[in-house]
Amino acid sequence: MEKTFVMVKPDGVQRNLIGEITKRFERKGFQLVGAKLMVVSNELAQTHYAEHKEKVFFGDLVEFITSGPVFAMVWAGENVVATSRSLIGKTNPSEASPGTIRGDFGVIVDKNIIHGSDSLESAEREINLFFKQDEIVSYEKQESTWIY
Ligand code: 3AN
Repeated sequence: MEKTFVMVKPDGVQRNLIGEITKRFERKGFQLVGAKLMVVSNELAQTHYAEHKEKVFFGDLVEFITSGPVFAMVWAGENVVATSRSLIGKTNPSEASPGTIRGDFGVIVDKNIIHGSDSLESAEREINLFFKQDEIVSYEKQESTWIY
């Protein structure tokens, strides 16, 4: 099953958006298979954002992502990488459509609430950066008499 890495950034955690964001992914039909509240170390931030090393905003980006807790998640489902990007919306919240997470809750590009992997390769890389193998679960929906 395809998996992607999604992270509520420090601004999303500060604004109490963890529940709202998780709800949107659940409601869409994806399955949560890993999650943790954590503070990103400087080293992890530099590795995660390595592709932006030469950008003028790199220093600020690392400072921001390490500034407070983030909520890191792994979501599973068909086409979950691309579909998550649609749920999240464009990088700059001022261009993100209403109905997307950044379109509904974001204002400025350097505090855009949420991260989602942009390709299958990034997803695999980022999941392995943030999660150990035994922190990701695999489970089926149970046949039961207690879900109505
Ligand atoms: P996305 O998160 O939509 O994949 P990227 O990978 O281009 O976007 O950018 C990574 C992060 O860098 C963004 N989430 C945003 O927080 C930050 N960022 C991107 N462009 C800018 C910018 N022009 N100024 C400040 N921060 C930026």
